[in-house]
Amino acid sequence: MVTITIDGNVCEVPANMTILEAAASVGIKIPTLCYLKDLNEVGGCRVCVVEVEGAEHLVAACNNTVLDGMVVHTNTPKVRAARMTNVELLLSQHDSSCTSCVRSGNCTLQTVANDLGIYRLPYKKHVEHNSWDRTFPLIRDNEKCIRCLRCIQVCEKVQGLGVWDLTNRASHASVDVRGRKPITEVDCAACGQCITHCPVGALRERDDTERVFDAMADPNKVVMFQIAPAVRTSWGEELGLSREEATVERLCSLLHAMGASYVFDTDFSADLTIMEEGSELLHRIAEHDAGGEDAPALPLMTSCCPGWVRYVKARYPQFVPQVSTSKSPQQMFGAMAKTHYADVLGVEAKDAFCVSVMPCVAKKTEAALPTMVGESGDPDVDVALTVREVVRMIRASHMDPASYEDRELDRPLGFGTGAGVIFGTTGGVMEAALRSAYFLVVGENPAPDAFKEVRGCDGWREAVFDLNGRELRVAIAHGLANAGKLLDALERGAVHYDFVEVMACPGGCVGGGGQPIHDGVELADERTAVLRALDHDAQIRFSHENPDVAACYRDFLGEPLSELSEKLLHTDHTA
Ligand code: HC1
Ligand code: SF4
Repeated sequence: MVTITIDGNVCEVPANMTILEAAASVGIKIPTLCYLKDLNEVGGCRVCVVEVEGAEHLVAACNNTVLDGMVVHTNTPKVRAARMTNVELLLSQHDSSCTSCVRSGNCTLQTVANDLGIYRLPYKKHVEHNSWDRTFPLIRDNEKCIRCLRCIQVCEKVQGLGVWDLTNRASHASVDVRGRKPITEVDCAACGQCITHCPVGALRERDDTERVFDAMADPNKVVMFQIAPAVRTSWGEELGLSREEATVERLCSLLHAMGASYVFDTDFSADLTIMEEGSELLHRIAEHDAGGEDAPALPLMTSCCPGWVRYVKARYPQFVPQVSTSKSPQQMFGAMAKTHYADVLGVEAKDAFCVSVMPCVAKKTEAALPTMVGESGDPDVDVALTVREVVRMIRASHMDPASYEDRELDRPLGFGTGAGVIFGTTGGVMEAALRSAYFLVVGENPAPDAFKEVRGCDGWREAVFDLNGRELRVAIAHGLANAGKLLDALERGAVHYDFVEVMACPGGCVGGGGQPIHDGVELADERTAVLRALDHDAQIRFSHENPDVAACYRDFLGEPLSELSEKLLHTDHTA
């Protein structure tokens, strides 16, 4: 411990603390802009500068540690003047058209500038523009970029991708795709983590909201929404709703009022995914264990995260044959909605317009895959929206969410089990699959929490279970850098698994790149707790007990991995 004085407060703090953390520990807020704990502590923006007695210059609080006897002043005229100048210089290279910016009201630059009292811009403006393929689901507007480097860091350190790089020098320095290539020519997973870690409006998703408004206004369209598991944890965050108020049923009510014909639940098709993927796993294990020349390799790897699927296809193509052929719940929903359920609901498939509400940017790429189409060639999912886009649609519709009552989701694609709901958090797909695989092998249900060892937040974790005398080795990874380490270890033969779950985003979809943004605050754990509680309290906690899924097999598909199931619910990742 060391003793320091901050703004006259004498305090004892751990010797390895930064000045920023030490100040926060005694309730003194130092403004920051480029800083992100553990990810970006470079002191680049100089907004967090403070005066340290005896030091020649102002020092950045975010990356300088405290020393015994240090005397710090966080709010002197010299400090304020320096912060203002630094922000004014940033604004001289920033397109400050806040009124038409997607991050207006949720922008750290806007807040910092306003808090500092910057009401005029003394420096001449020079704003750099970039060219961009605006059909890609992730958009970069360099006139908004403040070169904080956060996107570079999260992409490199958390996702192990390195899509972004600093280009040019001095006042022309900017961030661009590495090697200045088009974004479509690098291995961008489209996970959207750079968006949720951007403090300003330089990165965002392609906005598809108008397409959905248009479909809802078209009398010939039957607009069917599906709501992803992790959306129910987060959609109310930017709308001032408490977690208790922001139920999936209230979102259902809002979407109906907005013009949806039906509002269904991706949890239903998550249960369907478990039936297919669980059966695929057991088949694969049986064939593998039987041996022989054509015996398939293990582990089987999950396929529901399109960020992960893009990653493995681009970086580790040798493992693609081990990725489950089961489509993701989003895509299974679309395929079923436009076939069997269109019939059940009396809707012509060509009139059905499927919209998914996802915590994800990569789902836009998945929905647009040429393999994810019906017999007519129409996409199974017409539009995949992020949570942020849906929030914008609610605001654009001038709705007050607090004044809407809960409304049950529509049937028959509107009911999911506790197993379906935990898909939205890391380890959830694995746990749901193990619950049903156990039933399929043993003939009776395990305790619902029998596989809770797979829960947790370690980036790469493993567990071993006994499945009727056969040892089942499983692993879970989240964050693509962790996935890369796992695949490297598999490649070296250092580890051996039967089943692997990978989600691209840290925490799984609860930490998805399409979730609401709270700059510098990670809410994945809090959102996971919501999903865990929903599972814990669910009347049915096994995918194989979902009555609507059972009816779907009885009335239409036959059984998991039937010819029809293979045709509609599986895909070829090598295509
Ligand atoms: Fe996900 Fe999934 S859990 S991938 O994170 O398997 O997006 O929530 O919808 O498809 O169910 C996302 C979430 C989501 C799919 C499911
Ligand atoms: Fe999308 Fe979820 Fe995968 Fe992130 S973890 S890319 S939110 S599917």
